[in-house]
Amino acid sequence: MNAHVVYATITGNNEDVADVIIKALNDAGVNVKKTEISQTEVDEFENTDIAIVVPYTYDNGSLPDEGLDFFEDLADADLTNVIYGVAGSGDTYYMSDFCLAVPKFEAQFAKTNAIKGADGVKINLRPDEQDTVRLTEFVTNLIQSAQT
Ligand code: FMN
Repeated sequence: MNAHVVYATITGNNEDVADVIIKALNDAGVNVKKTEISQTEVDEFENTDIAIVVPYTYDNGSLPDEGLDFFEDLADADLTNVIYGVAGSGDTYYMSDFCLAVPKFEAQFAKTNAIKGADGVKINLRPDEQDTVRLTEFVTNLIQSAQT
């Protein structure tokens, strides 16, 4: 089984989230490709079993600037038979805008024929031990969905 984890980060928190996810995938025997969002073409997702996006959220719930092309292209992709999941770090200080990039990416994936394999995960700043547990469960659900 293969997975592709695409992350966006400014200060490193979302790369940390991506790395927790990648460790859980590797521990389960999944081969993982990790790329930064501005260096990634959406059609790379067509060759994977599990597609994961890990975006940060900025100004008033905005998507990462450097990921806007990727976000727009995602809506036009045909990801039939691909399982997807989105997890991201934001800051609860921003209250109603907390981690809004997560549901935004989920809505974009929903246009691609891909199948949602796990509920989105929202993380406050750097992932702590509890977040690692939640992210490991996220990965378990994605793998189970990919096996059925
Ligand atoms: N987090 C949110 O959840 N929602 C926001 O609207 C939001 N706006 C931000 C605006 C600014 C100017 C800054 C500096 C941070 C904002 N954040 C917001 C917090 C970041 O998303 C959070 O620090 C995140 O962990 C950064 O991820 P990174 O370390 O991967 O860059």
